[in-house]
Amino acid sequence: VSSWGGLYPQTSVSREVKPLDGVWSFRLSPKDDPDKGFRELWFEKPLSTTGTVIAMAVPSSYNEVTEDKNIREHVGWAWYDTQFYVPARWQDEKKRVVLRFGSVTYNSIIYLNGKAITSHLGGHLPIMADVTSSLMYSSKNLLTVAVNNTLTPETIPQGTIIFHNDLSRYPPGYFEQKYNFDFFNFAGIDRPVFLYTTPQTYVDNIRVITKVFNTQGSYSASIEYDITSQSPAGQDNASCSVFLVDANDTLVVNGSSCSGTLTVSQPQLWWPYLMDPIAGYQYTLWVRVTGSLDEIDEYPLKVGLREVAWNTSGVTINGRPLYIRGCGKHEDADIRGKGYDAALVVKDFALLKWLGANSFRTSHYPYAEEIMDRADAEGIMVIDESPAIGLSGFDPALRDRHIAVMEEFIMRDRNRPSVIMWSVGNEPKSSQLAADDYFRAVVNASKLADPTRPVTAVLSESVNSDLAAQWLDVIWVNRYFSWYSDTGHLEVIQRQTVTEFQEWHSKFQRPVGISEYGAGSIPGLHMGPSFTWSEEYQTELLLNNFKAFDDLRDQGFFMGEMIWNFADFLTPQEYNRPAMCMKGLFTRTRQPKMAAQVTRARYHDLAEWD
Ligand code: GCB
Repeated sequence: VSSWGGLYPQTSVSREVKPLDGVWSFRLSPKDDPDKGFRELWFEKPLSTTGTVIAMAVPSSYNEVTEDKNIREHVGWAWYDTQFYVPARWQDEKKRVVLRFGSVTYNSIIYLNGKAITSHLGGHLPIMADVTSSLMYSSKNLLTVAVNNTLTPETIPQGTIIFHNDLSRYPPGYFEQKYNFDFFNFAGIDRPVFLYTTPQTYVDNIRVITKVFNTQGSYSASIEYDITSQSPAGQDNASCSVFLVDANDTLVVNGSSCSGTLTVSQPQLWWPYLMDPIAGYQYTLWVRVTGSLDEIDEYPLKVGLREVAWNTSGVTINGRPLYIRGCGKHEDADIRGKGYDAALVVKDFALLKWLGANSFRTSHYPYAEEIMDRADAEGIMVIDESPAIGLSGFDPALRDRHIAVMEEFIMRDRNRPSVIMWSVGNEPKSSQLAADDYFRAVVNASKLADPTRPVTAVLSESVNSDLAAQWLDVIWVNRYFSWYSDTGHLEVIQRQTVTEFQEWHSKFQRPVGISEYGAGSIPGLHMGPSFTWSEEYQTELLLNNFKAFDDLRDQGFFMGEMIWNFADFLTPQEYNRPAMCMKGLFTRTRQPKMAAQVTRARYHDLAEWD
């Protein structure tokens, strides 16, 4: 994988971590002179010496933080910088030092002390660069980031730039960024930034595959592990040892090779929330590599013991049938946009559990690793979705980019127990002829990268025109009966939903589920009898869907239900949505609407173990 973002930075006896988050300097490249920063070499000296800068929070999307409309609506390059020292002893101790961004959205070029050290295509995934020889150990360092949010037919997600050339109507050079998704196109350094150290001999990557065996009601589990390490030139390969400890740090089993299988008898399995009294249980696999000069690196990897399996009618976890109840989400909140915020994440998991949800989908891009950590620890299952939303065209260059993104993304999340399936994307224009070969290639590449989880896509074309479903292990479909079709006619939902999903299953013989349904509601708007946009309408729409799902569940191929959306989220400026997509069970500030209450009642009723 060309842009492997590296293991998440963690401390150990051999590793230090230094966060670089805080308030950085920021300025935009003018819209009519996008390359100004490069021409004037803004990365060679502090940004503040190149012109007027403002303060910008890192991590955060930059769009909603200030009072400047140009910043919110910016299209093109934006520049950030910060200055910092590193301990001089890092050099004396011959530390290897790595710079790591959780993500920069979208394309970025990163400079350290005036030199480009790395660049990355696309947002939502980590970026790592070995900066050992670029750092200054006896003076201040300057870190500069140029980030561009422009979307084109070649980027994932796609967008188009529309030029308005009629000078009687628009100023010279006027253009607009258009994109075919409904969430606001937030950008910037939106996840934490770290420097971390390792010894010269170090753990580079780890893969674990967990299996669960059930012999007459008694479980055992295995962990297949594979460690990649690096050693300085001229030295022999490092040797490896692994130690599996339980949640109390008690040693369970150990191993002494760089790849092998550990067996855990009487395991505490990883179970989803409300499926077992203990949800989200994790062991820690301590990975130790020892260089030929006795240099040691240690890295702790959390491991949940669980196995996902699937056939033509359903999905199981640890051999037990799974029924997925949850919602689509967004990384979205006021002020910070898609910026990682620990308080918000803790709140969101509290709300998911209050609802009785056992899952969410990372609609429509990979979420922050810190969010995925919570999902692992809380037992909330994740349908892990790539940033490919609404794709069309399907030319070979897009396919290759898409495959590269899938490989990078799967490499980041493949060890996570919470991730139960990969979604290659949301609502592709999968009735276009080129979709057939395209999805065969993208799905096959994803399955090659991880054969242990089902690969899916979230579809929206009609059952008879879609050309992607045939390649998928499980099929999710978005349907907005009584909202985008038959608006106002709640009475048709049950019939239409049942018919629709029966058709998908009978045509493709796969497990099927509904990945989005819902209605917008203005919080506090009450109308009886229910009327579109009222809380009553949203609530009754859900209740009618629930009836359909119960009918479908009886037929044995329906794998789950997910409401669109967990919370209201910001849209682009439009005339058909009032600033936000209002389909949230919660408001953007996470206060419950009436629909949240009925969802909570249903999801707790559906919970498997009570
Ligand atoms: C969809 C999209 C989702 C939108 C939703 C809506 O089908 O997948 O991103 O937000 O509809 O509310 O229109």
